[in-house]
Amino acid sequence: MSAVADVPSLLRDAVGEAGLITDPADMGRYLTDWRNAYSGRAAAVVRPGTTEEVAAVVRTCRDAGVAVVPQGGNTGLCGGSMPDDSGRQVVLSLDRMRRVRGIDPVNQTVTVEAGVVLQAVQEAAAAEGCLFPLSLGSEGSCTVGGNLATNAGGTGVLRYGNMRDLTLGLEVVLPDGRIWNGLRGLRKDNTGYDLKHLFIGAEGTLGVITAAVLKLFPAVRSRATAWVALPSPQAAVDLIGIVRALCGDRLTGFEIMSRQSVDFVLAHRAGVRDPLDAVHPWYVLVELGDTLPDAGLGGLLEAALEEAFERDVAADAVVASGSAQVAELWGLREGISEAQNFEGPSLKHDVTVPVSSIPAFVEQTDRALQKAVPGIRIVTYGHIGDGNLHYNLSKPAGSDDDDFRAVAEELARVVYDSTSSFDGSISAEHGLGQSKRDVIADYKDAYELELMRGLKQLFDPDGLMNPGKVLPREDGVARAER
Ligand code: FAD
Ligand code: 2HG
Ligand code: ZN
Repeated sequence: MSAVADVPSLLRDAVGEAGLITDPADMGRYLTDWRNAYSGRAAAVVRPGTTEEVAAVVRTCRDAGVAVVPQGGNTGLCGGSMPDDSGRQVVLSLDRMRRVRGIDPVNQTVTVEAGVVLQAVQEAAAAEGCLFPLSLGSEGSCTVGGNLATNAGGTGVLRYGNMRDLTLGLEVVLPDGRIWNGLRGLRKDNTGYDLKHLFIGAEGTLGVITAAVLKLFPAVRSRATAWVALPSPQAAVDLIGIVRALCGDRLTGFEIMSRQSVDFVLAHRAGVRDPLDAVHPWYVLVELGDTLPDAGLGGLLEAALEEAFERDVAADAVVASGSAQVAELWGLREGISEAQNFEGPSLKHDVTVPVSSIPAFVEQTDRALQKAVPGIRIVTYGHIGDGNLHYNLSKPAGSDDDDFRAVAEELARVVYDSTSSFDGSISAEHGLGQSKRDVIADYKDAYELELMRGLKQLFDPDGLMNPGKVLPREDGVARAER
């Protein structure tokens, strides 16, 4: 086994000078995340340009007993792409693997390398008159590899599903350095266990994803978007029912925001304004889409809103009148994550419960949170159409950051216990990474975790593929989310 100090020179043999970074200043952007919530140290950052080079890197690291941390766009919210602070791990960035290998409009598939930025996939699809529907606020920086490894969700799941649903085939470098070529573009393939699903959502703990075959859809040629003010989460759930019954599959987006969330965006984002005159406790952004250029979606949306007014479900609404207003409304929604960072520590909880349970869940959780920290600012928003809320918390106005951080674990317990009491999940779409790897032990079936450990042992017996992520520490010491 080589000493860690030798690893950079062995990696240079594997990827050449252009693929290796060892200078601490140049490694900086790979060693901290965009929020500065997580940081680490590394022996090197290695940037292979081909699948064969990824395999050579993984073999080199395995032979040297050095851990590998796969990294895409580094936009993850749970610290999954960060090395630890030992300085012994190697960050394997996919940022030189950015080729669209092929697009097949007839088969409705695109084959891309893992380092391709999500927006580039959307653009490649659009150039062929197709749609790749995964859509996230981070789409200008996150990568296909990261989307797969976290099974990313976002705003289109309601209509098109999450990354797992959008994937037909994968190419993966396993922890022993062998390449599994599962790049099949088949919609039917019942030839035994469907291995790709093990790597999707594994957050880089079972192997390095190097390429994927993704599903395409017909381009959406008409849209209608509305901003709707509501008295309660119950009204939001009722509104989904009304819109679904009338519009069916044309419903492509349904996002909820508390007034607190909108207030933060109005305070901290340039170029946005309140679309309505009065202040309301809740809002939803509703979007319809159709492949027909002139599908009459505006009229359909207005009919749905009329019914919502008649039934006292909606308090007020505005239907966007052009692309600038559509962008402004989406800016209010997409800006929440960033705006909250200006208000002190942002304690993130990415939870999901059955849509039917949302009203009771919010009432119970808000009550418990206000009891724990009177005056706490609750920034609830997200993909309510999927039952997924970002139950994010900011300190009471004017209070101390450290005092708030000190109760982070207690507050996470409040949110998670409430989620669990509604048979929900404490990670809907962001994953476990390092932030939730311990606390998951209290909310997931012990036998399920045992099976997960068995799979990890099978794929990665040396424990060198993104260690310290996803699976709970054996000593069970829990830490709160950041
Ligand atoms: P990284 O952050 O680099 O890595 C994430 C995890 O994947 C790590 O565990 C890493 O080790 C692993 N990984 C990365 N590449 C590979 C690979 N090639 N092979 C194996 N493992 C790999 N997420 C949502 O689901 N829905 C949202 O709506 C959403 N909105 C966001 C909005 C903003 C403003 C931001 C900053 C983030 C948002 N995210 C959202 C979270 C994040 O963007 C996603 O998790 C995204 O999929 C991560 O992609 P990435 O390339 O940045 O991955
Ligand atoms: C979103 O839906 C993202 O905006 C980010 O998933 C959520 O920052 C967050 O907590
Ligand atoms: Zn989200």
